[in-house]
Amino acid sequence: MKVDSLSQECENLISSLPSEKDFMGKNLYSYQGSWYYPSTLQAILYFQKHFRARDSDIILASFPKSGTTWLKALAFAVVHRNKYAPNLVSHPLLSDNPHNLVRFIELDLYVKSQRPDLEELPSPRLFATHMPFQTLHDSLRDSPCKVVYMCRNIKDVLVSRWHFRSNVVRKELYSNYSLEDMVDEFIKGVYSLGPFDDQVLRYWKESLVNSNQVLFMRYEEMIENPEAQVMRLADFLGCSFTEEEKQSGTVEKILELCSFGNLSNLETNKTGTSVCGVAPHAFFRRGGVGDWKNHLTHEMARKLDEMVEKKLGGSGLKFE
Ligand code: PAP
Repeated sequence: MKVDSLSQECENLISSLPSEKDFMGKNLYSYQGSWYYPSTLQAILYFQKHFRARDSDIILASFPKSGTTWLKALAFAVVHRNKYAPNLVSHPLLSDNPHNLVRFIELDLYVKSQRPDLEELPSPRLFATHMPFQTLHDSLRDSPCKVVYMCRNIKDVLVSRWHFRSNVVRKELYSNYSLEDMVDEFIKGVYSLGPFDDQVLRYWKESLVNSNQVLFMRYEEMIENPEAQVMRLADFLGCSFTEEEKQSGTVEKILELCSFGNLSNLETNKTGTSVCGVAPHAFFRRGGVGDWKNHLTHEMARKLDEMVEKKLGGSGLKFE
């Protein structure tokens, strides 16, 4: 059952939160350091109230357009490789979209129901989120379950988000909205699921102080050395590849299965319907590093670099 209206608790909370309008004039509310539309906020409140973490749970976190789909596919293939060998002709990733196999907490599960039935799911359960660490962490109630964060350079994130919104999901709404407007929105920090810099910095810091619970991955490192990164992921998740698996090419097979070329050409990802309400092909555009150079003007890039330097400078976290 879909949750259509806001609970009284959510209405009360909203009336006390700082609010701003997005470029369409829709209200965004600031909750625990991030901006949300009311329906997402409602889903988060239900999650915070009802979710019961298992110690074996795995939560994939990211800022949108940072490589979420890829991480979902990889984590699913790695964790379930004993049940589904990567070269299995009936592998679930060949017939279903990664977003259906690893579902978003606040954009899918708790939007559809205030208490989705998660108890029946076998362990380890895999979930995904775009929530910041503080919002997620409070709801885990000290469970030592694992969190994997995928980060990507902000300029590629922005260009990817721009294409996703203006060409796919919100085409009509974005006709009067330019890429430059989106750059300015990023710099201001007020947009749905923003701000990016606070989120990245917090997960990064957590990965340093709590390295058993939080793994910080980078899209660019995945592109550069995918074998090493997927082995790092498996080690962190407590399911390291054995010598025999390494010798027999299991790592390479998983990478091939989850590659952009393979996933984007599957019928299910070209034409299928996605559980979180977006056509699956929208999650596969081009992939890779540095497409921002083809879209951002020198001035836009400069403004974003300046913002990153201002927000992250001195923290030790660097892009590129
Ligand atoms: P989400 O956060 O909204 O779920 P996410 O998967 O992070 O989306 O973003 C899609 C980006 O990942 C796209 O980047 P682009 O616009 O720069 O091309 C998409 O092409 C890229 N992507 C999707 N699947 C893969 C993959 N298997 N390998 C590499 N990149 C991928």
